[in-house]
Amino acid sequence: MQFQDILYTKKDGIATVTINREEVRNAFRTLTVDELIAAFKDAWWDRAIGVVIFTGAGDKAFCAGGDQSERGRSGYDTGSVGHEMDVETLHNIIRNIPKPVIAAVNGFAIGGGHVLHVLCDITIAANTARFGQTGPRVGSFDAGYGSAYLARIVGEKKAREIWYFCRQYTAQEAQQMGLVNAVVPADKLMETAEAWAQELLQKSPTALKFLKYSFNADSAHIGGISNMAMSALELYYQTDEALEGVNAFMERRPVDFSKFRK
Ligand code: 2NE
Repeated sequence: MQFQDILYTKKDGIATVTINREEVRNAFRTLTVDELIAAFKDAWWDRAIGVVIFTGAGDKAFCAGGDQSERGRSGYDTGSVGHEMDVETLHNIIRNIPKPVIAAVNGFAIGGGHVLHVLCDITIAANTARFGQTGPRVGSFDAGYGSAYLARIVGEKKAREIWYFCRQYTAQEAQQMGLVNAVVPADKLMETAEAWAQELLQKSPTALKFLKYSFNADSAHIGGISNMAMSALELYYQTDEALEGVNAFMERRPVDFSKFRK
C-alpha cells in the first residue's frame, strides 16, 4: 500500500503503523487520518496479522494531535481528500479492530495524539515521553472517548485535571496514574513493544478478540457521547472563541479568552 503521511509495515504477525510527519511533531491532517484508517483496516482483515503496533516517526513525538496549521472556521482543511477529518472513525477502528493495539509512545502524546494512545489496548512509553491534552488552550475538545474513557483509566479527578489545566506529564507520572503499562529507555522502546506483541501472538486470537470486545462493551455508550461531541466540535470550531485558541498557537502568542466568559 502506498502512503504519503504514514509508514505501514508487516512482519512476523505484527503490523506497525507509524505517523510520519516529524516536522510537525507527527500532527495529523485529514489525509493522515484517512491513511491511518486504511492501514488499520488492512491489519484488521489480514489473517497473518495478530497485533498492531502504533507509533510516531523520530524521537520527539508519538503524535501532537490535529495539524493546527490546517484548522480554520470550518474545521480541518479537507485537503486532497475532499471530505472532513474523520477522527471518529479512526477512534472506532482502534477500539474495534479485533486484535490488540500497542501504542509505542516515543515522545509527545499531546492533544488528539494523546487520545489516540488512550484508545489503544496497551501503551508502552519511552522514558522521554510526555503526555497531555491541550484543547482548552487551543480552542478544541474531544469530549467523547478522549474525556469519558480517559476518566475510566485515571479516575474522574485526574481526568478533569488533565483536560482543564493542559499540563504535561512525564512517562513516570503517566505510569503512576495507570495511563501507561510500562516505561522503558527510549532506545529500547520498539524492541519492547515487539516483545510484548510476540508474547500476545502466542495467545489464542479468538480469546483475545472476545476479551477486547468485552472490555469495549462496558464503555460502548461513550460512542454516543463521541457522536455528540464531534458534532458539537464542528459548531464550536466556527466560533471566534475557538479561532482565538488556534490563532494564538499558530502566531506563537499568549491566548486571550477573557472576552468569551459568560
Ligand atoms: C507537541 C508540542 C508540546 C511540542 O513542543 P516542542 O517545543 O517540542 O516543539 P514546537 O516548536 O512547539 O513544534 C515543532 C514544530 O511542530 C509544529 C510547530 O508549529 C513547530 O513548527 P515550526 O515552528 O518548526 O515550523 N507543530 C507541533 N504541533 C503541531 C500541531 N498540532 N499542528 C501543527 N503544527 C504543530 C507542541 O508543539 C504543542 O503543544 N503542539 C500543539 C499540540 C496541540 O494543541 N494539538 C492540537 C490539539 S486539538 C486536537 O488534536 C484535536 C481535537 O481536540 C479534536 C479532534 C481532532 C483533533
